[in-house]
Amino acid sequence: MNELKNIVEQFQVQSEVSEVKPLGEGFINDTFYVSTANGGPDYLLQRKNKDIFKDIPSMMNNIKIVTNHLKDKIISQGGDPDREAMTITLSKDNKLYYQDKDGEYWAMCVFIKDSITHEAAGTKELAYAGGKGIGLFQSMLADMKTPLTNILPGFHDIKYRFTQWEEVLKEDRVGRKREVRKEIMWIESRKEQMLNFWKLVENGEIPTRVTHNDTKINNILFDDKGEVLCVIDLDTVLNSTVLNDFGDAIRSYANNGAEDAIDLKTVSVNLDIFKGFAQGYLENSIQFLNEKELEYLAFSALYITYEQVLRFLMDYIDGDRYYKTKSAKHNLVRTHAQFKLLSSMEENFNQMEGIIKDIVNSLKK
Ligand code: GN1
Ligand code: MG
Repeated sequence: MNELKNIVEQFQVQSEVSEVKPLGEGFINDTFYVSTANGGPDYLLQRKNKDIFKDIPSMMNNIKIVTNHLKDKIISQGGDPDREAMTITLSKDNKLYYQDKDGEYWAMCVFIKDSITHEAAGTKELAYAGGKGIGLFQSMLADMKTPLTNILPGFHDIKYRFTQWEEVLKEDRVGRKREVRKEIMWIESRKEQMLNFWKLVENGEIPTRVTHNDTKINNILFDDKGEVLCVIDLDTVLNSTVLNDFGDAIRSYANNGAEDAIDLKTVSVNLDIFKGFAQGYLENSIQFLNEKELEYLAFSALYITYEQVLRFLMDYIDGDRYYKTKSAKHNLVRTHAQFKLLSSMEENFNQMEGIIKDIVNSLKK
């Protein structure tokens, strides 16, 4: 832990550090909670994953651009920029990160006091608040002019994912391919449907905007009354379709079970939660969404859940090199649980579309 304290020392921390301890369930970065004495703010310290994020300076610069824009907006709307947007803590040499002697990248931000994260939506009200949070986030960024660096080319681009998929299958690095024939069929049988959707993004009918791209429920802060405070984990802010944010949020909020549930009976789409999130989201975004975006909102949940089945399965076949895992078959367990969710969404697709149409009609009146 002394080593961690030394890292913290490299940043412009206002008060004396009392403790640094691991925090949270991130699959990619390592996160630590930094407690301080003397009444100053606490902080979050992160070791960013440099195998996944190949250009961390540009990633941090994207986060700076976005948080600055959000803070300006929040101030102009009479809000509290310290609670409604993340605040980056600079290193002692005024950089957005610190690189240690092993080449690891570290970044810090201020911990927002009395904020809470959730691993599941639980209630319709919380889902509504989450939807509002994502809608507001996108709408405040809708007029941002400063360009972002595309630090994760192809992140939610299914065409790119299929290129990776072909390579991973061809390589079959750890000989797991024959064990997952059925799962490979799940992917192959829906390929065309997903590529057809992606054509609308490629031809511009569905535009790209500044989006978060990792909107699962634990990437948003709530207060103790369940009101949304702000969106966190901004590593993946990119220009992409808003549908990726909506779909990824539904994948996480509206799942009755866990992302890695073993008992598949627990996994299904929760239409009440879906409705709550969609209501909160649309109330804050309908003013800038076009007709095609509205038309494909329900489908985006299937798209992103499918992509997640693909990503977990691909990582399993590839020998678990991307996601952190807690057991030997964790990525396969995740694949099955996400596929169960996808199947449930497919069964309930007409209802999901109906819910969106009703909300859109009531807001357009
Ligand atoms: C990762 O970093 P974290 O745990 O919030 C991943 C997302 C996946 C998610 C699955 C950069 O998110 O894309 O959807 O796990 N982030 C990256 O739970 O790959
Ligand atoms: Mg996260």
